[in-house]
Amino acid sequence: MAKSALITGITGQDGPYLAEFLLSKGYKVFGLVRRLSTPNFENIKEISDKITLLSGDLLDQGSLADAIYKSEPQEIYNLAAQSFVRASWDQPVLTGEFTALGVTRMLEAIRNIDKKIKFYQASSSEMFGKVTETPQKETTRFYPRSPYGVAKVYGHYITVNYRESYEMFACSGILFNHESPRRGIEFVTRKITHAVARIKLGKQKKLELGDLSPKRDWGFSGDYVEAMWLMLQQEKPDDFVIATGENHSVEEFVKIAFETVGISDWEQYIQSNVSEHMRPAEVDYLIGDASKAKKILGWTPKTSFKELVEMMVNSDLEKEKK
Ligand code: NDP
Ligand code: GDR
Repeated sequence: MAKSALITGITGQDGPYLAEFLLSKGYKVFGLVRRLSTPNFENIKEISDKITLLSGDLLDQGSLADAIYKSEPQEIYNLAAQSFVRASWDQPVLTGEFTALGVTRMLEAIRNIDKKIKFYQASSSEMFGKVTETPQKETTRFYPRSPYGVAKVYGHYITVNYRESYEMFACSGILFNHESPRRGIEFVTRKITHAVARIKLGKQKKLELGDLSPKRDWGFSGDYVEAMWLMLQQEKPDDFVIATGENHSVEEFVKIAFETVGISDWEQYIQSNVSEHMRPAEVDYLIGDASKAKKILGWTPKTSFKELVEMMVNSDLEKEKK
């Protein structure tokens, strides 16, 4: 019989890539969606007839249990979160409710209904924050620098704790930044590629950004969802860093994005250090060591940094031409 998987955060960036991947493996895919006044189904429009949507919210314990009863999953991927770091200073309590306690609610629902369900938690390189070691690996000490990062540390450790307390198959993937044409418009990569496409087409004159110096280890979301699945196919549950092992500054991302559309004098279009895009505490330098994932899962990234930037710019150019 086909396996079932329940994905929270199906309408975000990673949810649709994971759903497509699981469908290609023959899974029956269920996605949890919360009620919004205007539904946000843009990222799942191509797979809407292949998946089943269930109504629920990480804030509502009963709705999580209902979703599990209805989907009868062998695997649950908890991708839902308030995931925008900048917003976590404006809404720190709500971020904690979604991104931290939401994980416990889901783990409790699994514990009460069927402890054999395998669980994937979307942990983050933001947990390393002000880094204490370079490159960062599974054993690197956490030093989060935002309410979001703090909430993710909670989500990470409650996953480890349920694994150790109840012998649940609960894994935590510590994923470094990963992007795609489906990335939300407020994250810096998509903000840049969207603006570059519009500037190229004469629809926009300036791009306002915050700090251009932070460095991130940027990969492609489509590559990273495979690692999530691989973690749940192992004999033993464990935690894995997923990263490319290469990092680049925001400025380098801007430069390559403009070069993709043939603009070399990119500085004239950029206004940097704009206060509303600066953060009370910054994460300056992230670079991951994914050698454990390579050794145990056999996972390696397939898309280069330049290919990623070009993919995103070209997608935004197509969208903006329409
Ligand atoms: P997105 O922000 O694109 O997607 C978040 C999803 O969570 C959306 O589908 C959103 O639904 C849903 N959601 C938010 N709040 C709730 C709630 N209360 N109840 C139910 N659903 C909710 O994130 P990504 O796809 O980029 O990331 C997936 C996960 O991985 C997140 O947990 C993120 O923190 C984590 N992560 C991401 C990384 C990255 O670089 N992308 C790196 C490391 C970790 P709606 O459409 O209704 O808003
Ligand atoms: P990040 O992603 O905080 O790493 O979290 P984001 O794209 O928001 O920022 C990356 C870096 O760019 C700098 N920056 C700006 N960022 C935004 N959004 N807008 C700007 O105008 C801007 N200017 C400069 C930021 O200061 C930062 O240093 C992402 C999210 O997906 C998290 O959910 C995930 O856990 C981590 O990646 C890993």
